[in-house]
Amino acid sequence: MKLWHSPTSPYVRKVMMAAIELGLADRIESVPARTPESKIAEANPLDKIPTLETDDGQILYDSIVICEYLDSLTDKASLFPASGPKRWKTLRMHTLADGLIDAAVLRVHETRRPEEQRNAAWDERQKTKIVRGLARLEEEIAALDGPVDIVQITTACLLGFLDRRFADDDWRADHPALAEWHGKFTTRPSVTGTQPPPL
Ligand SMILES: N[C@@H](CCC(=O)N[C@@H](CS)C(=O)NCC(=O)O)C(=O)O
Repeated sequence: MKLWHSPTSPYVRKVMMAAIELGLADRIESVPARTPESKIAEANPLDKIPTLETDDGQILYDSIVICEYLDSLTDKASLFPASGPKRWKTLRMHTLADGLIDAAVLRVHETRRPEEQRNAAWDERQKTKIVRGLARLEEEIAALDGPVDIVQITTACLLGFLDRRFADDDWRADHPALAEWHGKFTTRPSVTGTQPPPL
């Protein structure tokens, strides 16, 4: 399988963490997405990473679809409950953690604009989502217990991204349960093996 990637994308990290947890990492060839010869936009009109080309030539995106696909390839314990209320809770919490990554990425993009083009109200809106969302993850911390699943992987990607880009906001201060969970989860090889390069 071929994965268009960048080592700094939290969504690519989610896919690679899932691949490691599922024992599939050595079946994935990572190719840089942002080179003239990458042809990612021909494969995925959205021109976004992660994009996966499967061994039988299918193109898959986005990260959640790729993770479900990888999950379908192994007999290992699934990252996605198959059915019932647990499945819907897992997918909803995945979307929460993933949406918080979206908000954090939008905030990073805002900082890249020239000062006079930045929109403080828009940035505040994203920041408020992160504040509300982290509070919800703290409330629902019990959902992060148990065998590794897509919610735990995505939450670890989110918190790693906040540490990398917004360390001064110190999310740990108001979220002790989340901080404790993260401290334990980050010892996993899927986390240590997917650290982005230093800024
Ligand atoms: N919902 C998508 C988000 C992917 C995404 O936004 N990737 C960013 C990199 S971190 C990207 O490729 N952005 C390029 C663009 O938006 O044109 C996923 O989960 O895969």
